[in-house]
Amino acid sequence: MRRLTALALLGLAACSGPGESPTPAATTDGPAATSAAPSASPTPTTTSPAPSPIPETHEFTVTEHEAFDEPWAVAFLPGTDVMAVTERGGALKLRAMDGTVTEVSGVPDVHVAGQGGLGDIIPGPTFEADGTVYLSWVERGDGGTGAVVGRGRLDVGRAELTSLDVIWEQTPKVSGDGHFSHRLLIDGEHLFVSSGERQKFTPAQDMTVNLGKIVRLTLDGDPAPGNPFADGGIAEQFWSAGHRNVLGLALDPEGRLWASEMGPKGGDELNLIVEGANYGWPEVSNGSHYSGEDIPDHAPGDGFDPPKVFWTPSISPGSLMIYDGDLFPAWYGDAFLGALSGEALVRVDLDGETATEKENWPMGERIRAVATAPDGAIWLAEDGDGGRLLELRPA
Ligand SMILES: [Ca+2]
Repeated sequence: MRRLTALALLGLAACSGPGESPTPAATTDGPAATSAAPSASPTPTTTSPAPSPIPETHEFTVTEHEAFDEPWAVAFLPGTDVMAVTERGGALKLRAMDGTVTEVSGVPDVHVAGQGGLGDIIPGPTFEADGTVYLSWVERGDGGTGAVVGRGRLDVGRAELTSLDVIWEQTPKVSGDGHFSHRLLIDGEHLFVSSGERQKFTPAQDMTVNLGKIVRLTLDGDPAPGNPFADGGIAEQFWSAGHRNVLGLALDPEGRLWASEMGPKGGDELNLIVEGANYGWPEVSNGSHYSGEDIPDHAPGDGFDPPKVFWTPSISPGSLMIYDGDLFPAWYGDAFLGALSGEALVRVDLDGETATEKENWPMGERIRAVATAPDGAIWLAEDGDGGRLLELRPA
């Protein structure tokens, strides 16, 4: 494999002062991003006093690794030197740090069409002891298609998935092959699942269906006790409502839940997810319909939680990671979004409940997945056929 010193990326990172987006074409016009941004500071000269031990940002190199067929999710598996990679077409692969790639047997049949197929994979809290993993994928059934979540056991040495049980499903199944979302995250004893509105708009505000929601489940897939909409119906699953297509879920170091959401034409969002909140889709959006018809923007007092950062025009965030590694200390606790149509990696500074877009590195390819390796390197997966793994390390 080639080692690529990305001069263009280094140049962008180096000339980008704090708070200054290096790429005018990818502007952030969220109020937090523009009003709170300090002015760019000049590059320190040799006569300056010693720099602070933590820089404003980092330069990095990009190493290109193996290519996959439409990679969707990457997950480092604790206690191993292996990362799991899902491919939308239905394959689950294990990639060892020496570059060896092995396909896993025992993966379920998945419905592959449009945005649907095999989705996310995450290790369970007991992975090191018993191999428990959670997977999401799309199946066909009565009424159409829908995402499901399964729990099984992954034997890394044998590259085998066993004891797989479906523990949650989108209800109802509907026509079409878009906006499944089906991103997974575990926080302690809770499993969060993003459930897209299936391009049907109104389910996001319908409390009788679990489409257009973020749900909070037990690790067995049942509604978690204490959920905010607990009323005996399916709403017992819901943690938040009014979502369109949430393809990124991540926890910050203080335990807050953040989500990246694909907007319509414009209006992509980074949201702080609060128990019981409604994020407004399709009643409000800082974007508009593809037809050009406007949707009312988020506004104070409308009853909906506005995004902390939004993007118009769209960058199409396909993933969200919050950095907790050691290699890039200036980025600790910051959010990283992989942009599909934006073909970029985007860094958003998180400070408590405040979020400010800081950097947008053009990658020249649609970026599907973002993950932190155990050693603190940042790994990306490009989208599409031949999508490569990319490894970012300090220059
Ligand atoms: Ca609007």
